[in-house]
Amino acid sequence: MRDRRCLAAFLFSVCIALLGSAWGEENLLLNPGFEDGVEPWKNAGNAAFIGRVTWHAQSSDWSVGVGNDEGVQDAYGEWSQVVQLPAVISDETKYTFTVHVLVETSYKGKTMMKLEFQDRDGDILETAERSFRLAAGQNWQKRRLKDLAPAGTKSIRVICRSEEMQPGTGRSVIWFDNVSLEESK
Ligand SMILES: [Ca+2]
Repeated sequence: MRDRRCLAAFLFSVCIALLGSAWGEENLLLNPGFEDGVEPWKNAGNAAFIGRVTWHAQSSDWSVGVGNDEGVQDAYGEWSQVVQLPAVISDETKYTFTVHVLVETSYKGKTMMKLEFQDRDGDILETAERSFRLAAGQNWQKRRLKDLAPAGTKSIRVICRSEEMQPGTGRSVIWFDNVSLEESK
């Protein structure tokens, strides 16, 4: 019976994967769950901790985080990745940016999702952003940002960022895992 249930669950997940690819909802990010090192992600910031660890992960073993125990006031940290599109966009196109976050109990900061739409020279045409004041919790939370890339876009930078971070008292990290950027149909 248990085997049958496992098989049914497996077939269901295969169907979902096939349906997803049939609809063209393909994740354009590489290494979206941080399992293969940090490349091609880049990080930046002055927060006390910006790193990749196995302490917490939504999927598999790894996630990345930004924390500020014993850090400065109003610190920030971010993880970002640039996606090169196959060609310059001729009409504005909708994209969906999704990130999963886990917030520790003494995290104090503003969480931001940001998209930068860049032309073929890497100059920013437009940006889109959403910010959140997230409550700490035991569970991963999913957040989304949808926006239109303007005509002329050749690359998109996705940014998972924490800012206005105050020093923490031992559990100040916000963790990011399973990030995606998909063209919306
Ligand atoms: Ca992961």
